[in-house]
Amino acid sequence: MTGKRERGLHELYADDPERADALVFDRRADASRRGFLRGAGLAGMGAAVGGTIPFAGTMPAGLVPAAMAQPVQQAQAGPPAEKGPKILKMDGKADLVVLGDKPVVAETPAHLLDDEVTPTEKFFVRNNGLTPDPASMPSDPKAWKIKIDGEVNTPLDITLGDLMTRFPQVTHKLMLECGGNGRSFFVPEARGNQWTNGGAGCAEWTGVRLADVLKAAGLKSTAVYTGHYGADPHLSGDATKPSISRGVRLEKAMEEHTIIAFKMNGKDIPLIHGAPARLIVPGWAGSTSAKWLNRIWVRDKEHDGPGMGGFSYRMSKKPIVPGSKGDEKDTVILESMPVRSIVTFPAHGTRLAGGTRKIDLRGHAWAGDNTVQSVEISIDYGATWKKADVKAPANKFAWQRFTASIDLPSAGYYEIWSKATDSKGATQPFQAGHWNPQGYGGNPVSRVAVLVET
Ligand SMILES: Nc1nc2c(c(=O)[nH]1)N[C@H]1C(S)=C(S)[C@@H](COP(=O)(O)O)O[C@H]1N2
Ligand SMILES: [Mo]
Repeated sequence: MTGKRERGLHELYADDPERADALVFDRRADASRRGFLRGAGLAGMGAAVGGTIPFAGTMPAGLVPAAMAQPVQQAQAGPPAEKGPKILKMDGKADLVVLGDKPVVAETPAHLLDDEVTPTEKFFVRNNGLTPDPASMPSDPKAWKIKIDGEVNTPLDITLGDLMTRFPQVTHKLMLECGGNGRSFFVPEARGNQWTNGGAGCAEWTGVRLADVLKAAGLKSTAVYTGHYGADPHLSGDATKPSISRGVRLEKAMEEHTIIAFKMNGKDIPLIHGAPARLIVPGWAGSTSAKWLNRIWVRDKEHDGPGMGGFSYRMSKKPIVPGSKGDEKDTVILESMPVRSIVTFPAHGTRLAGGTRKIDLRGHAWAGDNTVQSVEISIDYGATWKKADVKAPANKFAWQRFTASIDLPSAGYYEIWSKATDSKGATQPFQAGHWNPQGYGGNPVSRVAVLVET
């Protein structure tokens, strides 16, 4: 032994998971990496996670326990020695976890996504540029103007007031999810904001159907795509540059749940979420749901605004070597978001009173354009699964509630894993697959660590 103190397992897992793993698991037993937890390793890992591990026998080698791999996203919780996440300080917003300051990006911890309809204060925030200065906006929101031009017979330059009276209003619970949600699960790390599962929410939105507005403008036969513009200034302050401008195939624009919204949860949309009007393109990458909407340019080809090129919002068509550069030519635009489930109760990092032998858990699951067919829960690292009860969505493009009652055999450290399968049969993988440079489509089974005290 040298004089150097062996670092704690916790730290070691953060810095050097390979080595930590070698200490914990016996690799000699099986060269294919499926080692078994060995006595000393088991004790070490138990100490690091805070208790014995009842299902250690089925814990796969190489698995970094969720207690170490995933930050506890509670403002006041977690071991005191650990530094907590950075919490958003913004009027009208709950304790969201800050992923970036400029532009402001903040995600909702899974346990704050427990409401059936996500309250506005708990809704995640994703800016690409600056929030527009309220002084630059009309004092009467009804005077806000939206232009519809491009491949239409009659370009419109319509005020929000006219939009509200001219077209029927609809209200739906709609999923909005950042295209990069789940990015933090990629190994090696992919470029961009390191979302866990909290770049998503299901609020109730009121607005008019984009289809009705496009029909009123009269689509030309050449119309195939939309290009969306908002009033938010580019980070550089250059007024000629949009911060982002994405679009969708005409088919999605004409879908009856794609709306120009002006109310969020029954109230005027707050500034940070795109006041006074924004698009909601439910189930597709959130970047298509332009905030502070002031123009829709109907295109005769795929839109080419900022955010439509390079590797932005693109998945790779062919497998690429994780961590490599990839080739833009082998990518396709990310449209519908993949199937995902989150456990919203109990919270990750919860300590349960000694004697607890049962948990009635809850969560939400969703699947882009598809519905969720089933959700399964495992507390033994995927060795066995139990079907959760899954409710139908409140309407198309709303998330779905699942509940399950699970029995715990004894005190100790548990991980609750949830895995959803969509109506097309696609399921959440164990590890984020289809690695791509900007990390889209990361939807591995979700994991929540709990500790039952002795
Ligand atoms: N004008 C404008 N619209 C925008 C953005 C933006 O930066 N500017 N961000 C997009 C992205 S990437 C996402 S995920 C959603 C986030 O919406 P929210 O901040 O209301 O949660 O808005 C989208 N609409
Ligand atoms: Mo996003």
